[in-house]
Amino acid sequence: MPNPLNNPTPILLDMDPGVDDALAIILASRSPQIDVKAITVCGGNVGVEQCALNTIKTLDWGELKSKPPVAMGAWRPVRRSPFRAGGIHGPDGLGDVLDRYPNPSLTDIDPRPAVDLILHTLRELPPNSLTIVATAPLTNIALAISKDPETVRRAKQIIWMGGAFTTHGNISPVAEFNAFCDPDAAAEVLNFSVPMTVVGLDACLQCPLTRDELRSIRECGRAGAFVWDICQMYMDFYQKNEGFDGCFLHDPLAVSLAIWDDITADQKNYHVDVVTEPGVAWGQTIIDRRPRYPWHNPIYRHAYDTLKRMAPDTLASLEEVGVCEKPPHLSIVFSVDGKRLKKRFLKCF
Ligand SMILES: [Ca+2]
Repeated sequence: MPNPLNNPTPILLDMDPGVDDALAIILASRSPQIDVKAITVCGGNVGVEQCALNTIKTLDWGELKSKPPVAMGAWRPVRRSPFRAGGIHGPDGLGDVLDRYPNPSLTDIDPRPAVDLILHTLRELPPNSLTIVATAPLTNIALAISKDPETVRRAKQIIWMGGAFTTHGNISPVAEFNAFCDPDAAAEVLNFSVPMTVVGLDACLQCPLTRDELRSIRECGRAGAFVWDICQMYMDFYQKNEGFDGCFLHDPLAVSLAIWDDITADQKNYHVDVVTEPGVAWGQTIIDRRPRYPWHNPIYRHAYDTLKRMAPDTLASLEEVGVCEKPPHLSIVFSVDGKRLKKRFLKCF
């Protein structure tokens, strides 16, 4: 077995920083098992320029030794209007404290568009070696697929923080924020032929971090002080709205799945349908949990295969309305060891 510390996993982060994206950058960059090759950003929690600025500020104030190229991508979703989350992450996306952290500036951004940096990074590495960890709306990845699908197929895997499968949404009754912001991009990427792991709100809500626990890193150099500062408004939001004095490690969880195989406690394969039409279900991520239709049930599989052979048009119409489940090709993470993740995250400082 190769030593992961000698052969760190090459990763590209596609993000919309955002407080928990910033925590994910720090976890990835401080983990010796990971080699962050590039960071691309799109509009999401805040506008794309602010996301780019937040990324380079996190690389600097997080005292991260490696400085991967950071490129700006889509300012808006594929089809719908932009939707932001400044009320949760702060108007600047990092807790509204950035006037205390003056440098660096946007002049340090890579001049290439995010899509070109994604494709370049994939071409530079051998096929099946780059892991893309996406913690944002999937706009940049969808645009990369549209531009050059063959090159995107060189990815080893995509890990995405997005969706809500067995729990309620966080931006609407049924939709998770990243899926809601760009449901068309999510639908395209989730149907693309690259191995994909999806970690939704179901698992993220198992990763709480209390304000008291975070206080332990406050004195850990300027990185600890930076993280403490940017988290305050984010934690205030949870305290006011959910009565929990802390936050959840959504995006660090996605990064952790690329490092450790002992974080995931339960994952299963499903097909995911994303609701792309406006309405109350916009951005909902639907999996087929009906007990009588498990994909591994040989009777169901036999019926499916027969229909596919004898009446493909009928099958397609049944799949379209969800009567028949499509082949499950996405690995959905339902349960994780949040305490283990929290311990390892805090140990970064
Ligand atoms: Ca994010």
